Amino acid sequence: MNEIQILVDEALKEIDSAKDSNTLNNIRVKYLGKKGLITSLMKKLKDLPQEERPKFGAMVNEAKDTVTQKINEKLKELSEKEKKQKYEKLAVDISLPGARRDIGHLHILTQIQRELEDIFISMGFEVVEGPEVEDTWHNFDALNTPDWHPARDVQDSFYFTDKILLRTHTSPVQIRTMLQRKPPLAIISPGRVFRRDYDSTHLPMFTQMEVLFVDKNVTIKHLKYTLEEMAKRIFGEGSKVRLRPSFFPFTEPSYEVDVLFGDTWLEILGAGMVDPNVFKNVGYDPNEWSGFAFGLGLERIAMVKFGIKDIRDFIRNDIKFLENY
Ligand code: FA5
Repeated sequence: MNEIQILVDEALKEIDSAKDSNTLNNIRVKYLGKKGLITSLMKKLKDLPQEERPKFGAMVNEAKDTVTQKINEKLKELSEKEKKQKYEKLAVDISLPGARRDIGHLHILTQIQRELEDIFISMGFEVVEGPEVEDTWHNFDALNTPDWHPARDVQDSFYFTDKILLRTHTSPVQIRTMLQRKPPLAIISPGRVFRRDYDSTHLPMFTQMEVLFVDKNVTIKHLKYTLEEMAKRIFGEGSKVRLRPSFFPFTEPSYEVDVLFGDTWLEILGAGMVDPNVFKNVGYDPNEWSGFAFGLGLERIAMVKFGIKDIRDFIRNDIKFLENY
């Protein structure tokens, strides 16, 4: 009888100190399972004298009940605690920042192109397009560019046949537009152009924007005003423009145009007054009509504006570079 009490006391102590329902279950098996310590006491019944059996049986049953009840109480307590812990783990911390998806943006060249388009549209220019695959007549001859000109050399251009090539500049769009329309006109034409160039300031495929203005009595003053206005809007109020005498077969006189950036002059475009021969080639009377034209390198504009040293960065698709702009 004493043994029963000791067993019950031990069981209760173990139940009390159980930390989780698993441990509790092990305790249940240990005492109340088929071969459990309390269950096994019943087997001793047959060894006892007849008259002690009922009392012993009752005591074992009572022990069973006591331990079972205690286990159930503890189980309730532990499973409530475990449920709470589980929910705490599952709980969403609404103060945490959400998973954010990276958002892309326009390529730096597209941005520059749109900025320039906005500037010229606001001055009354219209955007037109021309083909990237050109014929030599539109790309060279009509632009008064004779056979001997180095730009016509296969070393400098990409030819499909003798007469078909990837355009080397956007100037053929001048020709296509003037052939289709009557003056006066004010157009710009951005697009890809191609040359056999490749170094830190030259790409084989780059972007130009052609600007053409045709009207009566157009002078260099109009050209210079337009360039200064453009430079002011792209590079800022204090920017300065310099015209340097140069040569293009399709303009006379011709200029290279530099902008002052910091304390250095940087060339960004070629410009000039439309050559009378070009007007003749498209059926405009050069005595009646005059005009200016220029062709900007968009990569160069972006390089000046953002201080980019290597033109090849534009096409490397390096996210770190692209994210800066
Ligand atoms: C021309 O292409 C003339 N069509 C520009 C023009 C138009 C003059 C209308 C007069 C009237 P040029 O070859 O200099 O000119 O090129 C113009 C600009 O394109 C250069 O100032 C430069 O900014 C850019 N450029 C030229 N070659 C490359 C190249 N390989 N990579 C990147 N930019 C270039």
